[in-house]
Amino acid sequence: MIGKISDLEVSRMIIRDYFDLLEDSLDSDVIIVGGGPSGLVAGYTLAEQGKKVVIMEKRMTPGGGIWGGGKGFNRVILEHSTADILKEIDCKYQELDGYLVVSSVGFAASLIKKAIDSGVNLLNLFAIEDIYFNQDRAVAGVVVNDTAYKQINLHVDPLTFTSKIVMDSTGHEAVVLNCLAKRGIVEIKGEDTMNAQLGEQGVVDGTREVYPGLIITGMACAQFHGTPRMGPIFGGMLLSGKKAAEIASKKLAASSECGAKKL
Ligand code: 48F
Repeated sequence: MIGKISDLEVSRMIIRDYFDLLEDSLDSDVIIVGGGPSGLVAGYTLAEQGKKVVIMEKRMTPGGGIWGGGKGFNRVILEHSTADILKEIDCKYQELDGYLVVSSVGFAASLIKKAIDSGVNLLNLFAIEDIYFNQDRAVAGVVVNDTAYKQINLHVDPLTFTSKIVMDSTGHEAVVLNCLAKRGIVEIKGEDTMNAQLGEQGVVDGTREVYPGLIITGMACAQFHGTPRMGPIFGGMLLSGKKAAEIASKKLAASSECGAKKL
């Protein structure tokens, strides 16, 4: 006998546990929009430091552009300098001619598991449709809706989630940046043509706070700064996530020092 199961209890437990997570996610240190490689790395790094992190991902599966590998061949390449991060997330890799080769499926799964195990609140099927500004006109949260409602074009009003910092980790779509750009608040240059060497460096160098409260990471940086795109090479995304976490961490420390002085 496998054990006694009540269908009603199954529903009750799912609703109870999920709504606890949802309520806990309403106000956090950092909201990361987009659960691709850069967002997942930034998320688990901050969560391991004890920060309250919420990752919102519009698709059912986090992992962003990792899964498909190169042209559907399920392998991706990373620079040798990111071996420590692969070890940190417990992802198997092979060293070939100075590069690291991983299964895209294993890589995505390892990043997602690491984020969840580190205490990130991971909310999938959450589509960000706008930005919340505080009284100082700084980014202080996001406006979210249900992915399915958006897909079938139902007019359902969204909900607002607040945080001290928001990260745009939505890759080529650069959704948060576009919310600001369409109002003339920031300007997006648009990513340049393919070049892996320049593109990878451009993403890492371009990871920064580009507007009060908004840090950009991953391919959103290429969109913002106009640096080149690249193919299935992922080291830059991981290093960008690490750099974004460091910027966020310093900003959170500075704001809590400031709050302590005021008391
Ligand atoms: O695209 P994505 O993987 O972003 P990334 O971390 O990495 C880029 C690489 O995958 C690849 C590349 C490098 O070789 O060129 O493209 O910069 O992940 C972005 C995630 O954001 C989600 C999207 O579904 C994806 O999983 N996303 C996009 N729009 C929204 C969103 C939205 N409105 N709300 C929530 N999530």
